[in-house]
Amino acid sequence: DIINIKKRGAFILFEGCDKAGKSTQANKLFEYLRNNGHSVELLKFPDRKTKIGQIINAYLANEYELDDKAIHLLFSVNRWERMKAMKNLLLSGKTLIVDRYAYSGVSYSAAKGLDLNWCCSPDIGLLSPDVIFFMDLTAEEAEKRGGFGEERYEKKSLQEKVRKIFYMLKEKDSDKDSLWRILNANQSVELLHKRIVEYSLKLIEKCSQLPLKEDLWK
Ligand code: FDM
Ligand code: MG
Repeated sequence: DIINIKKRGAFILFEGCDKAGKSTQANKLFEYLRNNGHSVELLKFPDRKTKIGQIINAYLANEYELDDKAIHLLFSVNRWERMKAMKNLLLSGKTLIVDRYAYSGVSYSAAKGLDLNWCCSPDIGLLSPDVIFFMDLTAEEAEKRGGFGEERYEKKSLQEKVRKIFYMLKEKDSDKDSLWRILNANQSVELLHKRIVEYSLKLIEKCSQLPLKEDLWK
């Protein structure tokens, strides 16, 4: 008899500071996988299209003020409101490429001075990524890339703190073998893309056999 075991998709996450090239690499990986017969979808957080996402967008555009803790929780809600759909997509065999997630959520809020553990708590139990491609760039290098934009948080002093907290979150995951892949973002787009593709293809194969984990920071 043929036993039909459905293969799940992989949850591939891109994280990093502003200007590091996350969106560029996420898009390129998406195109590559789609053009090579993979079932794949591209997602981005914050998802500015939902009702909560619209509030987040107004906050980031400096059109709307919110308490630091309140906006932190809204970023988390903006992930929770997508969880069921993401879970179903992964279980149906779709690989998800995600541009920012809870690691950005904690890093930016803690960089403003909020307690790190408090920041982690609303995201506990989210789907866990299978890999985190951390696009690493110093704030100096980021600034050379045409400078930061107009949005809230796009300032060198804050970005330096954000980067440090990303590394603290990596420490928290030190028991999780090869979850974090630190990539020097100061390399050619094509070279980075090649590395990311190679790793992702192996990962997609490996993950298809493993159960989905809803255990972020548990
Ligand atoms: N950001 C992003 C947060 O502060 N918390 C979060 O949970 C997420 C997902 O929002 F400055 C910040 C990071 C960045 C801003 O992100 C918008 P994009 O990737 O530049 O759209
Ligand atoms: Mg930005």
